[in-house]
Amino acid sequence: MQSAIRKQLLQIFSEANGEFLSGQTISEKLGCSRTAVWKHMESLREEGYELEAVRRLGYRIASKPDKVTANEIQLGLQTEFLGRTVYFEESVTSTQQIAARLAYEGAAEGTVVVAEEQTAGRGRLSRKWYSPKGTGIWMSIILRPTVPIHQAPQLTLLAAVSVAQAIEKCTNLSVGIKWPNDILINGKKVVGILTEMQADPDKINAVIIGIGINVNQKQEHFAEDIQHIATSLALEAEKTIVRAELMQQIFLQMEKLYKEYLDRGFSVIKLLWESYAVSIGKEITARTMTNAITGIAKGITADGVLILEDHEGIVHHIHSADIEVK
Ligand code: BT5
Repeated sequence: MQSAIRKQLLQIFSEANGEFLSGQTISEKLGCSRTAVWKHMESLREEGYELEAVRRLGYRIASKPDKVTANEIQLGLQTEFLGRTVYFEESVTSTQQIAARLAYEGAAEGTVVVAEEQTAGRGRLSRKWYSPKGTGIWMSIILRPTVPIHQAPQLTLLAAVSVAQAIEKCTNLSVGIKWPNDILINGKKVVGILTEMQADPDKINAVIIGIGINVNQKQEHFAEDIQHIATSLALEAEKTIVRAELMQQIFLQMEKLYKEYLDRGFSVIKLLWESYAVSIGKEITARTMTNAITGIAKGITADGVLILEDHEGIVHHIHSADIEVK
């Protein structure tokens, strides 16, 4: 209830477009007492909003926190279900861990867990994912797709396309996708995606899509071991990016594609994915747990599996690997 009123209060300020609002107007619009209004304003201040108060004129928001709180994400959000429930945390081990627990407990499709910082962010095969405080988007999205288990990897590709589209809309940068889950700008990694699944033998219960985006880091913020391979949107676009706006755009693009996917299958996503792919037609090396195959990347199958033709003309289907583009 408390947070519902806070949300309404932010809505009222947002509709006022920077004009001052009197305490009286606010309390009428919210349908609560002046004292209650004052208390809600205090809690906005605690969340990091700077509220300007001028005698006889009233109040307005002077500045918003650069945070990815539920309020910031949901104000102006245009989706039906994606991002409608947001769990925001200052610091977590990994948003994947929290989302997994919530999914087990029955969290609704479209629920998002997001944190300012992860202390044990992870990539595939338990690799480390650097998630420093306040600079990136570290989030996990819970979906409950009604598709056969073997199709789950398609959702990683769907997520990659949605994030690529959202970045292009918010920044005018052009991005590429390296199979299956890396988004690159000028050859450097800006996004990593990790998809995990909860399933019965014949049915998916939940897919948890973990998305890590380097947004506002400067070069010196990157740890030494990834300095040469990582970049951020701000570095590439040469401007600071509002993380909550990018998240809203990701949710919008992803919800559209996801609905299309459930209605009509993977074909449209496949075409979009291929339009972003940096490796198709090029020589690549695919390193799996047991071996490495070099050849030409031919494309992806209808299920999202990578097709690789080696130098002897043998065609390999790669389900999981790290790709090096020559
Ligand atoms: C990934 O794994 O790229 C998936 C990353 C998913 C992270 C999100 S954040 C929210 C959610 N919660 C989590 O705990 N995880 C998800 P992979 O393809 O295995 O790549 C991992 C490799 O990327 C590492 O071994 C590093 O070389 C590199 N790396 C680590 N942190 C990076 C960063 N911030 N930016 C660019 N590269 C990074």
